[in-house]
Amino acid sequence: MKPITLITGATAGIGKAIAEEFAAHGHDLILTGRRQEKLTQIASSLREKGNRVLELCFDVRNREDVETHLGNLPPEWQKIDILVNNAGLAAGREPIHEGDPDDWDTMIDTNIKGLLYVTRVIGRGMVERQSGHIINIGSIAGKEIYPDGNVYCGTKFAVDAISRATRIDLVKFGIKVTAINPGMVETEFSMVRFKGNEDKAKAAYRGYTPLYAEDIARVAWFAASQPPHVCLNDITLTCTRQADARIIIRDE
Ligand code: NDP
Ligand code: 8X3
Repeated sequence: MKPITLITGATAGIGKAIAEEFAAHGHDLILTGRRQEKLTQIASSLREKGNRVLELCFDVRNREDVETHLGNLPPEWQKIDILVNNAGLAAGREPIHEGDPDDWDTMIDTNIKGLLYVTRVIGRGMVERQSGHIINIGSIAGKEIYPDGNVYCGTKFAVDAISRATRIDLVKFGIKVTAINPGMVETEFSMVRFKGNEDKAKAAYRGYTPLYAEDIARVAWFAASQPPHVCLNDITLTCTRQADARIIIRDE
C-alpha cells in the first residue's frame, strides 16, 4: 500500500504544488477544494502520471460537509498517513476600524475553524492507528504582525498555537505535527486578498523574487520524509529578499 496524503485547498497555489510533489514521490492523494473543475483538472493530470487520486469538493467552513466527506471515506482511503491543512486565505488588508466583518468571518471560519474541523475528523483515525503526520500551513503572519494584517495575522497566530497544542495532545500517539510558516509566496493569494484587483496583487510581488509554491512543497516533502523518530516542529521560511513580516528589499 502506498502512503495516503490528504491536502485541503489543493486546487491552486501551495496545496496544488504539494499535491504534485507528493504525487512525484508516489503518494496516493486525497485532494479537496471548492472548485470542482480545478480539482478534476489536477486529479486527471496526476492520474495520467499513474497516481491514485480521490477528489472531494467541499468548503472547509461547513462542519457538516467536512464530517460527511471526511468521516465517510471509502475504506481504501481511510488510512491517511499525512494531513496537510493548507486551505486558507486573507480577505482584505485594512486598518482594524475599516475592516469588513464579513472578511473577518471568512478568514476566521476558513483558517481556524476549517482547519479544526478537518483535524478533528482525520486526527481520530490517526489516534486509532497510533501514527500519522499533520502538516499545518501557517504563515510568517502567525509569527509577527504587520500593519493592516490584524485579523489575518490573528488567524495565523491561532494556527501557530493550535499546531503546538495539537503536538502536545497527539505526541503520546506517535503523531507528528509540523507547522510550515512561509513569507511571501506568489500564488492566487494576493488576487484573493485584494478581491481581483490585479494591480494590487501584482504589486505584492514586484521588485524581488518571492517564494514560489514549489518551494513550500519541497519543504513540506522534506518534513514528511524524515525518519520516524524525527519531527520537524516548526519551519519559517522566506525568500532571500524578505527578512521578516515587514522588511522586503525591492529593486528601485
Ligand atoms: P491560493 O489562493 O493560491 O490557494 C488557496 C487554496 O485554498 C485554494 O486551493 C482554495 O481552493 C483553498 N480554499 C480557500 N478557501 C477554502 C474553503 N473555504 N474551503 C476549501 N478550500 C478553500 O493561496 P496559497 O496557495 O498561497 O495559500 C495556501 C495557504 O498558504 C493558505 O493557508 C495561506 O494562508 C497560506 N500562506 C500563503 C502565503 C502566500 O504568500 N501566498 C504565505 C504564507 C501562508 P478553492 O478556491 O477551490 O476552494
Ligand atoms: C501570507 C504572507 O506576509 O502576506 O501569509 O501575510 S503575508
